[in-house]
Amino acid sequence: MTDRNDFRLNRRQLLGSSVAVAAGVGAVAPRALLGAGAGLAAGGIAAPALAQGTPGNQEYVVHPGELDEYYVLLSGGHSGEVRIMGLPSMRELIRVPIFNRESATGWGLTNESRKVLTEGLTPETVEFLKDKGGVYTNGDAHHPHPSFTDGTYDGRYFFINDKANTRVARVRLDVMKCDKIIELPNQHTVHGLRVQKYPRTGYVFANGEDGVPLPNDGSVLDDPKQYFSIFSAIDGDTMEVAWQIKVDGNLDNVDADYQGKYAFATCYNSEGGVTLEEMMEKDQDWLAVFDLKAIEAAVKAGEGEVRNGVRVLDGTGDKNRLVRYIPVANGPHGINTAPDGIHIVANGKLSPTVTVFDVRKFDDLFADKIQGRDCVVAEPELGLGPLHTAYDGRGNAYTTLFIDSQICKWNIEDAIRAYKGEQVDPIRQKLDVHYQPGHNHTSMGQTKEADGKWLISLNKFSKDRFLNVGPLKPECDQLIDISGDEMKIVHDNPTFAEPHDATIVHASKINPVSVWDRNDPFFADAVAQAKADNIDLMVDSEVIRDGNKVRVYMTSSAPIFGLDSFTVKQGDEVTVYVTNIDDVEDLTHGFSIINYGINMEVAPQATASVTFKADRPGVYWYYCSWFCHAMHMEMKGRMLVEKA
Ligand code: CUK
Ligand code: CUA
Repeated sequence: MTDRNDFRLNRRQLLGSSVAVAAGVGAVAPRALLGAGAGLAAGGIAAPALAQGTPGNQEYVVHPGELDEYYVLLSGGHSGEVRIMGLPSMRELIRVPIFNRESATGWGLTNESRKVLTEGLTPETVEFLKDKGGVYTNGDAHHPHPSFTDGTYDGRYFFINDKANTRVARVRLDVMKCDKIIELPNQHTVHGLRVQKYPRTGYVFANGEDGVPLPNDGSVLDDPKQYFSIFSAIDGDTMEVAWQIKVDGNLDNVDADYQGKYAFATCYNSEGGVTLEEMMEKDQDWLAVFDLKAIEAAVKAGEGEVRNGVRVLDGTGDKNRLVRYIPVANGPHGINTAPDGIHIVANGKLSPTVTVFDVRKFDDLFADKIQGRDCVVAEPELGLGPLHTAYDGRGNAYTTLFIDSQICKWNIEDAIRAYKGEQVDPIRQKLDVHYQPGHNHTSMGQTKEADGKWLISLNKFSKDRFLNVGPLKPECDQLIDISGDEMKIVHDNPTFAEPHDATIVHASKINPVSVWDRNDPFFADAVAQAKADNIDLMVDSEVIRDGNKVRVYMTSSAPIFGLDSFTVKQGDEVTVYVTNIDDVEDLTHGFSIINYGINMEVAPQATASVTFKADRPGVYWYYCSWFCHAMHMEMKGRMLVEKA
């Protein structure tokens, strides 16, 4: 048996118990176990009702007019957006449309947003979307992770994946707008996403989850040997794919170390199966460890092949120089690096255990001085359905137990001692949450500056926690005070589909602006076009005809548009450029044309533009849609479309 296939190599009763459970799972129970979760969820469990607002150790009420201490970047799942919340108040501050279309801001409609949504698509997708409006209108946003410098957030960007359409987006934290989206070629879905923490981001790591035949041209269905999952590293500065690597199994979640040497991903379906039965055959899967320096050297040496413009390396097989596969129990899910910079935790999901690795041992693993399981330093049994782990910076870990509907607080050092055979229980507390938690997050807990004050549990089900709103219920985020010895739930918060993941960032790390810079690249195309038309966007309001293309430039300043009317001909391709010349904080205008399906936001000092075919003749009022002035209702004008 090769190293990566021998799960029982070195030790021990703890391991034994996880194997037993995992094996049980393999024999009959994956459906039963998963079914149990679903059953609980569907049937409704009689969990003890916790009083809302149980007093914690710290003040969590943010009084009117007071500001929160943290930002929460909260993914929106299959709504495709990100919500920015304040913590501890859990107030939603703003929404950042990314993979979705959004009515208020015109995301997906304006030329500026359509550029972001289209310029990074592969030629095949551009062709596919040609008759479908040119942009995807859905996305599944899972993992929002901010850029790092030296192990903590640097306030430049956050990155997020689209599981539905295999994309990765970058959002600027200065203006809270998405400025780049790329589609990953050769890959089929991107699930796990995290970024390089040291020396800086650097790489954005994106896990290909499902394998597909390479090339995926419709000639292969049932030959698993031709299926590959791909691990991608994107250059976060250029938003180009730096390299890809073919792996064995399906990649789930990913994280990186604090040394800048390794990334690692949980990996299920080590069987390489394409049906549930095939995927559940074995009682073990892997943690896949990527040696970044070795990969960079291989890229430099021109190894592998170039596919669709990206160098693709081969990371499959035993004793691969670039990727090592360490056995863990079947179906691991989350992978989380501790703020101590040493320990990483793979969460068992189908096994009641989590597996703790010491990253310092990976050098010896790649040098073949030790075997994969020698990197394991603890494997505590926590409860049913461990999915994700967060940290408080005081040596404790907090693991969500999906099936048990609990957060398990445990101590890393005690877990290591127990693994060595000492009689010590690493579990400190189990707290009921409501219900079925996925991710959880601690304040600054994914950085070296974990401060151990707050934990949020992102629960997949709310059931009875809120007023009934019909068959579709909100989810439930719970705020938990972890500053004392005991975890205490202090607040429940409903959320709409489907926050997976979040990052809690201290407010001092993010410094958004209040007005746009006129030189901002976000609307540079509009500025360039105006320049070519001899228009000063801050002053001129004018109509330029260019064959059957018409460019309408207008300023907006509360409460008037620069043009109270303009005329085009039926059939013209019209582009309207609106520039907000108000240099005033919080003075956003909007531009909506009635019965033309058009609305967009124009924030202070921004230019926004929209292009449409003027195919309906008549008079159409346009109006300002963002309340800006006592005479906001009067901020309007008419477009005449002359009958052809
Ligand atoms: S995944 Cu959803 S609960 Cu996409 Cu991070 Cu674990
Ligand atoms: Cu301008 Cu309302």
